[in-house]
Amino acid sequence: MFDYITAGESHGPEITAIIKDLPAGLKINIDNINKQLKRRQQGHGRGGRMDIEKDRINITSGLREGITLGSPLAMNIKNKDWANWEDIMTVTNKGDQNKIKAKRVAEPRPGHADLPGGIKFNHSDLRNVLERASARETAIRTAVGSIAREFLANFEVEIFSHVTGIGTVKSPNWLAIKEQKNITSIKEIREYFNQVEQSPVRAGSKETTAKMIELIDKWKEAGDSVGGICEVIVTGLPLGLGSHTHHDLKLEGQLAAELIAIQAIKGIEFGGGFKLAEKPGSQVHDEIFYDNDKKKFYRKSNNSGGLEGGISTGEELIVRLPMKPIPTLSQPLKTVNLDSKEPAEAAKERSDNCAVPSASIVAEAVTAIVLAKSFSNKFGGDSIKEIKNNYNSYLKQIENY
Ligand code: EPS
Repeated sequence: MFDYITAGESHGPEITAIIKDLPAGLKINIDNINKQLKRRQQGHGRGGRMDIEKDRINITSGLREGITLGSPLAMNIKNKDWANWEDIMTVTNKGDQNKIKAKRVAEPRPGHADLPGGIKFNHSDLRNVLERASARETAIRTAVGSIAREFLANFEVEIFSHVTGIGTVKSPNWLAIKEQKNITSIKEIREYFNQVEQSPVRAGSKETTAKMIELIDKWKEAGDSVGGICEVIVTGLPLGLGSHTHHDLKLEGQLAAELIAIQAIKGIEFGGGFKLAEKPGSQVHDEIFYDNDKKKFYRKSNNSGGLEGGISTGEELIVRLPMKPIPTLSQPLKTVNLDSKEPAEAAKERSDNCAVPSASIVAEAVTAIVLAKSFSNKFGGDSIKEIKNNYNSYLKQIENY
């Protein structure tokens, strides 16, 4: 369930996805998908491309009157920039050779897929690599994630994100914010993240927002790019997604594999993160308590980030991701020309100088996909009704544990 594939080049006609095996009877609100696409396009530090594109989803199969049929769901986003690239990126052999030559990329950018991709696939024009490696592809992954979110909403699972670092400007992570602000209810969580939505860098406070913007602008002026850290928080997950029984069923591993596969993401932390490696076990592991009234096990801390032994604990899922700076620099780094093998300056393409706020939206989407997949594997069924029945019966079963 929720297996999908994407296709499309950054300056091709469209980017496409097909989702296999969606349950039937799932209501899809197209406005919600477009809302997510819009969120991904925003953020301080984005380049000129975002002024051209107005990403809108176009669903072509698998849906009837807004409800899934259980058949493959195909969808696409048209690239508005295609109008400027038709002669260069055409799928026919009728391209404009002069324009194609002018846009040929022969000076690989350090840090991009250009050189390894070019050598591996035997391309003499590195555009054949960068067009697909481009983070433009994350637009359609965000759309797939929106469908996963619609599915998860049936089970009251909510996904949030914020940015906790841009370059050297850091702000507290979710565990610290919760403690500082004494956030306990879902209402307070939503309030905090509503505030994040107002920040052009998706930061939690006005002061941090101002400092982050200043840093992005400073590096932009210097022709440079800057990375950062984003954090995804999921509420409402049941205990029991994933499994300790096999390496490939562990939810940590599934999340890590998919989240690191987002362009420019170079690591992952859960809950207390890498800092936990500095502390003794007694300060790390989340002690277990039992609420007699609610007949429920609970924790007072969440250093595990909602995962133990590859299984969701029922606490909030907390994932943190570092994003490296984008490799396209207007003050280019040293490289080598593919033809002459002489030193050269790396290719300059129009680009963003910071895309961390956008990456946090993509990370929400990818988290939603992994969780929807895990959910439907555990509570599986051909229709949303069947999955709900299975889910409710499981909740009853664990209530009586
Ligand atoms: C992106 C579209 C791209 C880039 C960016 C993400 O458009 P263009 O290449 O036309 O500027 O802005 O991609 C990269 C940073 C990259 O290295 O490829 C988007 O839609 O998010």
